[in-house]
Amino acid sequence: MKIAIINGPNLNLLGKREPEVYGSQTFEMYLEELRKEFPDVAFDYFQSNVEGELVNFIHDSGFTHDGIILNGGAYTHTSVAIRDAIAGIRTRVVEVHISNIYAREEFRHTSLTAAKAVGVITGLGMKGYALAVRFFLP
Ligand code: CA2
Repeated sequence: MKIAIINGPNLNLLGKREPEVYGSQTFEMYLEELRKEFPDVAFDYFQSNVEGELVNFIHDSGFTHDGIILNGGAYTHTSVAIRDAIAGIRTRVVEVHISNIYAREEFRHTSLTAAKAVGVITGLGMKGYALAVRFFLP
């Protein structure tokens, strides 16, 4: 089972700023935990602050992987390009947000990408990624 985890802009700052919103763990630390919890899953991790790079990685993993877990960060609320990329691939995408986007500013309440995902997990902290992995398991 091959799963790609894709994090969008500013998620490279996890564990370094705003721990009250996003927790105190870096994503690399959390990924170690995921690898231990799911030893049979081969994880590919990609983070970028650049929209086109995210689109390219969605294309690259969208025909080779069994699942994609996508936290598009702020691009969730703005990116028609990422929405179209999800619509254009074969692999199913679970959208994950660490914070509850519906409990935050109104501009975060709209996801342009959610309708092309198979489902959305929001507000459950980093655990949301593990729950998304479970969705893809047989
Ligand atoms: O809750 C989420 O996972 C978000 O996708 C995070 C995005 C935000 O724009 C979305 O509305 C919801 C922001 C990621 C920024 O991450 C930081 C982490 C630490 C310090 C500063 C930013």
